[in-house]
Amino acid sequence: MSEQLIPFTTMLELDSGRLAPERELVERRLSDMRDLFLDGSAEPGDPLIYRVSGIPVPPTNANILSSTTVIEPGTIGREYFMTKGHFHEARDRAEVYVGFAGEGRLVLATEEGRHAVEPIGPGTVSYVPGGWGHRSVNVGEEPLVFFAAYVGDAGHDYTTVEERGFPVIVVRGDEGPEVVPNPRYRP
Ligand code: S6P
Ligand code: ZN
Repeated sequence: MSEQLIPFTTMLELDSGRLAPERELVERRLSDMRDLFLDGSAEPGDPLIYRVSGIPVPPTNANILSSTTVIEPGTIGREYFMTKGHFHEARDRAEVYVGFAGEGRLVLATEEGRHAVEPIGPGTVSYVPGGWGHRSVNVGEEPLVFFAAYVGDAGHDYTTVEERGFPVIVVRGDEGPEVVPNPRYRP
């Protein structure tokens, strides 16, 4: 048997997504993901887009990794602030998303070009099956806060999304968020 862990508890502030204790924090600014937004290079500033607080455990298929993500409200051009998005390196590894605060969309796609868009908000529990790349988008005026739990050896493939994009993007329309085809998607 591999290393035996000791039980532990983390406090999660539902509105802010803050963890106590904070164990592993990653910040993503526009400069970390400029090319993922259609108008990323036209935006002069470098706003904070999102933060991910992880609860690290050994990344094996016997463990469950988990993290809380907080996406700030805002847009780059008409496109809402979003995560980079990824497929799991081990394609069949699944994940569960639990929404806590704010209003968002979970954009999912397969490598064959199918896509789906699910809501994220207080009380949503979304299942991300193996093989579906995923990206979260904040379409509200407040921070979007959600928790994710996934098989420990899933790994993250960001390259496929950087090279091909998702089939759809989420933009601010006259009457609210709109899901539109991604003009840069490469099937
Ligand atoms: C991990 C899970 C989330 C994301 C986080 C940031 O499998 O899906 O914890 O890592 O929401 O998104 P991204 O695309 O930058 O990893
Ligand atoms: Zn994931």
